[in-house]
Amino acid sequence: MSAAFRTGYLAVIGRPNVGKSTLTNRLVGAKVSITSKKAQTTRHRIHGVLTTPDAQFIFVDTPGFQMTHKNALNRLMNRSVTSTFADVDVILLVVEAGNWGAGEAEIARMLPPATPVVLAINKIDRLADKAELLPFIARVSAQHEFAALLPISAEKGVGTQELLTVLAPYLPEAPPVFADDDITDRSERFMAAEILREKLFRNLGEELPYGIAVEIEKFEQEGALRRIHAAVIVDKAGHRAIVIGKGGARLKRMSTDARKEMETLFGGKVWLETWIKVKGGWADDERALKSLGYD
Ligand SMILES: Nc1nc2c(ncn2[C@@H]2O[C@H](COP(=O)(O)OP(=O)(O)OP(=O)(O)O)[C@@H](O)[C@H]2O)c(=O)[nH]1
Ligand SMILES: [Mg+2]
Repeated sequence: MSAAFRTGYLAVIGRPNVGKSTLTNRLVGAKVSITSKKAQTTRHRIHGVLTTPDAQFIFVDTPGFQMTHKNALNRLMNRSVTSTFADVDVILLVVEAGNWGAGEAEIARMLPPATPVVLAINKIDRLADKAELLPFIARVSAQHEFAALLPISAEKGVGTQELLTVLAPYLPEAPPVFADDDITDRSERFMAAEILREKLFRNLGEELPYGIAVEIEKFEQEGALRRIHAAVIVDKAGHRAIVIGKGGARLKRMSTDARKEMETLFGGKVWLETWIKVKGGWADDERALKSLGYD
């Protein structure tokens, strides 16, 4: 290994739904963080690791910064964003092209003065006219002293290699923290819960109850087979029927999708059993949040 190997932490921050997790996955080159059209998909800080011959990038994907509903879950999620600032070498602020609003302004006010901030202007594939980018770049440049601004499309992989090139010099010279084939700091048990939660977020559409979570009650490995018991937590008894669907069809479909994705990620067969558990008010109960793994 050359003496100039770089290793550093990069926080990926921004409003809900701007594409932080899609970008983290794209930069890592593997799916380490779940994504959906719904705001507030990410609830935990997740490390996604990319190791190249010259550097190790440790991306810290964070929950979208939440301005409105201030329940205990949101407070915890916001705290997990701001507490990340102290531990990173560079901040990657993600915004949507053409969209710098009150949320972005509030985030900009909280940015630590001593940490370099790179602005990723995402979803440029959605712009009808690329000429709209220039005035937007001019406008956002005035909002903070960004180290760099880069238009990208996380979904299409446009500008993301350039982004790595821009970010690399901000990593300090240091040996790697993770093995070079590690992609995340999270356990298979955690990933299993997240994969099932993603299927819930993606399949329940407008009916998605905000107070939904997944708890892995049992995770056992027998040779190459993993036996997983997962509880879907809802905070109202009435939500049980929404999740199960007619004749159980919906829960079955979501479980099958989740099982297949787990099998791909873990590289072995998965036996997945899911059931619904009603736990009233968990999203506003600090103790219940702890038992669900919120940090
Ligand atoms: N068109 C387009 N859509 C994108 C792009 N990047 C992300 N998306 C979509 O935006 C939605 C939100 O993406 P996520 O990656 O889950 O966003 P997030 O910022 O992590 O969201 P939270 O975790 O809820 O804060 C998903 O439907 C993505 O497919 C992009 O470059 N172009
Ligand atoms: Mg996310």
